[in-house]
Amino acid sequence: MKDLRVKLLNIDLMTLLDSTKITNAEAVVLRHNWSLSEVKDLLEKPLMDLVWHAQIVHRSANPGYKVQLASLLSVKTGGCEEDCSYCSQSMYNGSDVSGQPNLSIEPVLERAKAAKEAGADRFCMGWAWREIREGQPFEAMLAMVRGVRELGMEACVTAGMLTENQAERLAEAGLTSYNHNLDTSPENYENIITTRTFQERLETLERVRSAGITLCCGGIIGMGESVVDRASLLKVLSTLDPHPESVPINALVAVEGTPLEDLPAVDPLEMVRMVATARILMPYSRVRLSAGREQLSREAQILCLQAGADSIFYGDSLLTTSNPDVVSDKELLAQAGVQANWDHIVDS
Ligand code: SAM
Ligand code: DTB
Ligand code: SF4
Repeated sequence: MKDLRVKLLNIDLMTLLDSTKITNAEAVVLRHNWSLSEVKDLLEKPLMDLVWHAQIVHRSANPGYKVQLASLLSVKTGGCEEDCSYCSQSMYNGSDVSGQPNLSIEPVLERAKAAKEAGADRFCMGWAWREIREGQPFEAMLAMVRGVRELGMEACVTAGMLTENQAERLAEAGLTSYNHNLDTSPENYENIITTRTFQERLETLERVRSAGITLCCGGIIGMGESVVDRASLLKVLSTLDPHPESVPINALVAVEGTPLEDLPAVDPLEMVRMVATARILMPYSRVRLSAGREQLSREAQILCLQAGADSIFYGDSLLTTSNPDVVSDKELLAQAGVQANWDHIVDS
């Protein structure tokens, strides 16, 4: 079905493509066997050619230029047993994330409702856990998932590792998507996190997939990695079969108290390159322009939308750090001439 759609769309694009260096065959290709050098070559293409290539893919695979608005809420904040060096919530780091109690079902669903009324159609809930805890906290998570789905929104959870049985119960509760990022390349992984392995991340993703839940899986740039690391991360993501339905591209938010607190802000054009390359590699995935938008100018964000980002986190805060406010995001989308993905909203 998708292959047929690709063919038809490419026929529509023939005339356009004739006037570029990009051939029809190169435009929208659904592959799971990208090599490291192919991915690196894409990342390092002249920017104009890269964005043009990504645009062709984006406009043909995801017509309409709709941008999904996803709101985030931290349900359980801080005290996490993992040592992720970027994260304010790790117990190994000295960031101050105190003062946020664990949230119960009702306030979470109130926040989801408010997010829907503000225009979001996906609600993502986070637990700062190494792995999902059984008992009351998990029962509450299931109730939150059911409640978000009853609002007619997509529900996403990020809560660390999980068992097969937990994945199945989340699927039964109606969970749309589970977020579990690879964060960085396999080669750079130990420089960023030592309390779990890259392989464990992949195994969790496999359990989520087997339960029939879609995957939200991406990474972070700006943590001192090389361009080869970025290519290697994207290669692993794009060789997952099927591709993750959602691919968040985060720029490091250098939080005080973390080992990465002094790292300089990432060059915005590097975000454009990551987004564009992710779009080309994973034509049908939602590529999310995620953390770090406060460090990006309006123009840089619009360039990211042009390069194929079709989702943003929407709402004044991410998990523990701030995000552009709703009014400025509405203006941004209007100025870019793109529409929020209102169609996904189903009245309950
Ligand atoms: N415990 C969950 C897990 O293991 O996946 C964690 C949720 S975590 C906070 C979700 C993702 O947010 C991380 O995997 C990372 O990619 C991203 N993230 C966390 N802190 C960040 C920061 N300071 N800057 C950019 N991205 C960050
Ligand atoms: C993702 O890749 N980024 C979001 C979401 N998935 C869960 C989280 C970003 C967190 C940024 C730092 C913070 O607010 O603590
Ligand atoms: Fe824990 Fe997730 Fe933060 Fe790592 S990213 S310290 S696993 S909350």
